[in-house]
Amino acid sequence: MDTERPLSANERIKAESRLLRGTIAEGLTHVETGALADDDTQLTKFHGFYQQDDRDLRAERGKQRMEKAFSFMVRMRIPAGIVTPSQWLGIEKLALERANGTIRLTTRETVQLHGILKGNIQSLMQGLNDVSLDTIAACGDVNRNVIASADPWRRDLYSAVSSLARDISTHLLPHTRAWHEIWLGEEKVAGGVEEDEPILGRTYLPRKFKIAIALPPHNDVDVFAHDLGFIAIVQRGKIIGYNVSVGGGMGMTHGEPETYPRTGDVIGFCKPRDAIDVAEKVVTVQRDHGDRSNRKHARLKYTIDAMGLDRFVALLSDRLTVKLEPARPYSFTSTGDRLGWAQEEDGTAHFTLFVENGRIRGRMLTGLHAIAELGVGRFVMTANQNLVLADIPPASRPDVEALLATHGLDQPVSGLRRSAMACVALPTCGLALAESERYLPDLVTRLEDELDRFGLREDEITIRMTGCPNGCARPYVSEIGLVGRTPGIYNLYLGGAHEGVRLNKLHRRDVDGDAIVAALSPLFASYAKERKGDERFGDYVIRAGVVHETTAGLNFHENLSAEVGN
Ligand code: SRM
Ligand code: SF4
Repeated sequence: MDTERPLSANERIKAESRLLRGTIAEGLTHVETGALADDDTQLTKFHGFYQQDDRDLRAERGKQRMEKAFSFMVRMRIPAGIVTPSQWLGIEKLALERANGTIRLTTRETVQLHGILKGNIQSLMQGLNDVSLDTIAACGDVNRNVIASADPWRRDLYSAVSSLARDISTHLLPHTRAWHEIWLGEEKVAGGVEEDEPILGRTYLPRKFKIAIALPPHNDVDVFAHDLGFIAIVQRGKIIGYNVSVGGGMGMTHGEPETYPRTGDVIGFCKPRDAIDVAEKVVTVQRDHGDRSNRKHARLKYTIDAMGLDRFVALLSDRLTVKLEPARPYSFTSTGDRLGWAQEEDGTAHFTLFVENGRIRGRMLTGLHAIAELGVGRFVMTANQNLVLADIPPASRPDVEALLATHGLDQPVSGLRRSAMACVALPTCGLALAESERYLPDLVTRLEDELDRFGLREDEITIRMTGCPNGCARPYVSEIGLVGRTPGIYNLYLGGAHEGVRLNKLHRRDVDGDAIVAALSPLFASYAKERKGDERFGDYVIRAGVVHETTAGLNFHENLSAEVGN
């Protein structure tokens, strides 16, 4: 890209890090502080963890001139979100003994543990390794956890997309042994071959990179929100290949229109055997052409918009081993999970458990402990922050049903609540401007009362909240999006597609809970009266002229003043 502009500070940190080692190991020995050195806090992301501080305590500790209440959040790399029951028990043990006693399922099919003190990180990493899990490249300027549609009841297809997720994840992993050396004490091989990063490069990628694999008609992974998406094309019960989508991303900054969410563009089709090559080559184009000066302009979506989609596709084609074919037809129907039981012909069953905002604690934690102790099936994390207890053999289903009932995990929830997602936000997220996970459940309760009045309780309207505009719960592709501005205040977005193929648009700026309910209630009323057939709420608000359709990212902020109510 532009070679005149200085590289961002992170590029220097990466270049000087000796392939991600920095001074992390030394920092762990400094017991006088709960924090790590500033540069190392950038490098730890590549090792899967973030330094944070308890924001509920920040002001008080500041007054008392105490160090912030530092702790760490650890994110695992779990391609396609699949773990065994014994791995689940391992995660739970570490959550209870080394973290804050909760397990947090994320919007990208993995687990985060919060509240880990510096002195506990190493034993936590070793505990994960003991159950064959790791945190390598879960965060940082690399390819992150690769996610795939959580659809275990379409067994062969599911097995194909989840294996592809695992294979891509492995193929794109950093080659450095830094993680193994620092956390597991692996010896450096003296005089061995010099380490290199053949795919990612010695300064890694300009920014984070995300891959999702969808299995239509479900778009539970929100494939168009990711840098790179694969959409499985199924013919006669087999995946014959994948449509490839590029340039999705959600993050933006309030008041900076040059930052925007963008849905991915479908650029062609590849055979299953070529998918890994496509992933590698998209990554290398971004590696070589992404913006390394301005991190706010460094995601693939901006690389593509800066050079134009045609040029991007031409650059990619030059690198591909096999050229892309024209995209094949496909269609999506929803982004949600199918909650409850589903049974295969041979009696094998799957139960999708609703986990409100992905936070597992209390009765849910003990219930899942008891289910994991049965030692059957697999635990599959979904991109909607839910959990599928997959592949339960017929003989074990009554035991699982009994445990779900005993722990109150089989209770029905409204259509709105099961279609709701909130990011973590306060108190752990350092970027949060407002509450999210701790607030959305109450707001949904108020909205449920309104929906009840118009007979819409079972309607699955997607609603997503984030505590800042970074978009961690993908609020810009939901039918109702709420994005934090300042404590108690949100921007309200409307008109995303139920099946996640269209961005929503700003409808009300700076509204509190009362104003959100006041804005939505009349729309629910008119939707109940005027909708045509199965018309979705997100489509209705566009047809009714409440907001205009937004298809691309570049025009996301256009004409806002004309449209936004007071
Ligand atoms: Fe995110 C940063 C949590 C999915 C866009 N995200 C963060 C950090 C690490 C805050 C930070 O940098 O200090 C948050 C940690 C909070 C905490 O206390 O745990 C955080 N993001 C999350 C999770 C846990 C939200 C959740 O409730 O599940 C999700 C973890 C996913 C995972 O397992 O890997 C999570 N983040 C996403 C998504 C959704 C997705 O990828 O499908 C997005 C939007 C898609 C995208 O990347 O464009 C997302 N997170 C961001 C951004 C904005 C990136 C950008 O391009 O502008 C940031 C800030 C940054 O990178 O500078 C961010
Ligand atoms: Fe934090 Fe913002 Fe992401 Fe929410 S959207 S977890 S507040 S960075």
